[in-house]
Amino acid sequence: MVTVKELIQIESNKPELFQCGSSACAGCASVLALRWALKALGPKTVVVAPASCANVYIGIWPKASSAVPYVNMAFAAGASAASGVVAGYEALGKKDINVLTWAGDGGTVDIGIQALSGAIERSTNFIYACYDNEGYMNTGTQRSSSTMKHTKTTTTPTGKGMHKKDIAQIVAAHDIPYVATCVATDPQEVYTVFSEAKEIQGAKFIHILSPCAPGWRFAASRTTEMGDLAVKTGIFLLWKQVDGELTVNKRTLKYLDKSKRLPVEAYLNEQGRFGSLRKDQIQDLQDWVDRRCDKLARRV
Ligand SMILES: Cc1ncc(C[n+]2csc(CCOP(=O)(O)OP(=O)(O)O)c2C)c(N)n1
Ligand code: SF4
Repeated sequence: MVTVKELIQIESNKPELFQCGSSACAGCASVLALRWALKALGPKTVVVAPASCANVYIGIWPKASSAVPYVNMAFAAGASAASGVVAGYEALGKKDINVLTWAGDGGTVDIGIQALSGAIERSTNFIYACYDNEGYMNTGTQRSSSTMKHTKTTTTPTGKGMHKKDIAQIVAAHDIPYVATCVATDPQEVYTVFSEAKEIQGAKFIHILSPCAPGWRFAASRTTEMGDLAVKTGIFLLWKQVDGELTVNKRTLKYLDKSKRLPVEAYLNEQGRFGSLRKDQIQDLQDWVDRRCDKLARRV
């Protein structure tokens, strides 16, 4: 893991590839993560962004925030378009270009999952990053299959009825060389996982929990706190699988012990999307977290 001291040096020494002027909402964690991902990957990077907030917050040429080529793509085609970019560079004999798909959870876990599964099965040499804000935020907060159970969205006004898909485990089951999870609000983790992925040949997948102030309904100044609480409650688990070997991040390892982790209310009570939950619904989410933590604990 890159240290805070190193991160401060990287901040000033490495080129700024996500520049000011972005049209993201205040407190957007997704742009924070993209900025650090690009710091790690460097200028020889091409980004493919399927329909999402990422098409909007990048801005409009010639004033767009990205200092690297950035392809806005159809919703379902984040991974297939990246496959084409990779094949194009391979045909040209260019081996030092990083191809990054930067997709929301809707573009990954719902409509993009077929293209993703196909691209990683073909061992496409690219990084697929899913910034997971747990909903279709660009179009006004509709539920996705990555939305947590009991969340209120515009399409689930009384709360979603089922748990979120575990996309990182679904991808890990494809047995690709690198799968990692991180929270967008932690630059140390984001920078570290993208730096690691960059060095690996083949398909890499990074699942990034990305707090979204308007969609989750918390004050924009509290974005980092939300990412932190997701880890401390065990709602989001940090781990990586490199060449089939599972490692759990030190922070998550601590919170796999139930006596150390915070109850889910510490996270739920801070967000309007979980407003007016009944006791049994909170217990349902606590049971879900406990089950997932126990399962991970058994594997390590
Ligand atoms: C086939 C298709 N259906 C619907 C849309 C409209 N659309 C654009 S972005 C979007 C939501 C994307 O959600 P997600 O991938 O989670 O990214 P986020 O907006 O949260 O960043 C939708 C439904 C579209 N562009 N194409
Ligand atoms: S809606 Fe959410 S993810 Fe989209 S730009 Fe705003 S804060 Fe970021």
